[in-house]
Amino acid sequence: MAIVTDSTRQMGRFAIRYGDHVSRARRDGRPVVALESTIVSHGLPRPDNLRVAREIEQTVRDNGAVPATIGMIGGELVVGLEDHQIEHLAGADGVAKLSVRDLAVAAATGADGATTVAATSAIAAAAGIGVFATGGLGGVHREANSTFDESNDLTTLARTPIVVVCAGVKSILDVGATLERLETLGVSVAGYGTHRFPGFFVTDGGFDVDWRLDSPKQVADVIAARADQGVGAGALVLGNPLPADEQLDPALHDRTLAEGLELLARDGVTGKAVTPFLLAHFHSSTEGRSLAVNVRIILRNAALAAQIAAAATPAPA
Ligand code: PSU
Ligand code: MN
Repeated sequence: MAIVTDSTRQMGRFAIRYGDHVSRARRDGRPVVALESTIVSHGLPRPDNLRVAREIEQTVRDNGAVPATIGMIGGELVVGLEDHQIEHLAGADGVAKLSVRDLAVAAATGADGATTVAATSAIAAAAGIGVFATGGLGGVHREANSTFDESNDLTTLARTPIVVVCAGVKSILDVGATLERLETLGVSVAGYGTHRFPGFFVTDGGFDVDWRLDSPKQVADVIAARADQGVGAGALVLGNPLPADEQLDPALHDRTLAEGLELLARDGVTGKAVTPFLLAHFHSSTEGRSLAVNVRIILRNAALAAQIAAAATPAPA
């Protein structure tokens, strides 16, 4: 009987494939930041999505780390997509939105797919990457008490040791309920330079958080403490708010959201289509203003994540 060990599993034909830049960084012990592809394929409109995907990677490099954008090409799970692969996921029709439960099925069927926060976190942690930058997390949807629509992002983060740098949870969600679920699930939450939980498009999400961290070094110390203590395996959600003068005007935000929720109900949109539908509504009905804000959010998070990864990586001897 063959004994399947972790290392033999890693060499199977469906194993994670690493882009050359990420392989080199891993070999040389350089800091790496994981990036998701769902924001590229499903969260941002074409053609801006490809430009933004490249800007995110460049921002990570400019801040001292190597970007590892994660996604699936023809059934192959790739950590560190090459530029032409990102271009494919940004432009192709029929790119699947992959959460953790979809990964093996998508591989076996040879799919092209973009990974959500949940899938990207799980893959990054499996690849030994400790820091991940995104825009806003998924969470508990409004009306979740009847639809049960809660993002797999939350339950996955509960068992995935990674730092997720984000601007809170998307403001289209029930932010208070999401914070309660993060508490129940044992996910660490801190504000970066603030005790307020950010509200994605808007600076303030309306709730306090218990912990505030003030520097990349302090976040790196959280990673070290978690490893040293060996207690608890969940993620740290680090809420990095937009400065108030860069946020989407809160009145415009609230109006746009109310309209979006009405359209959602009118069109009967449910399930994994909800988030892309609402984001697309924001981007079209604010004439690009929410898009510009969304891009700023992601680039700021990419910069901070790179600084954290650099602070968490021991200097070469
Ligand atoms: N944040 C953004 N844009 C996005 C998303 C997050 O700024 O498109 C994506 C993330 O990939 C997240 C997903 O994991 O939306 C959540 O989708 P759902 O609510 O269906 O779980
Ligand atoms: Mn959902």
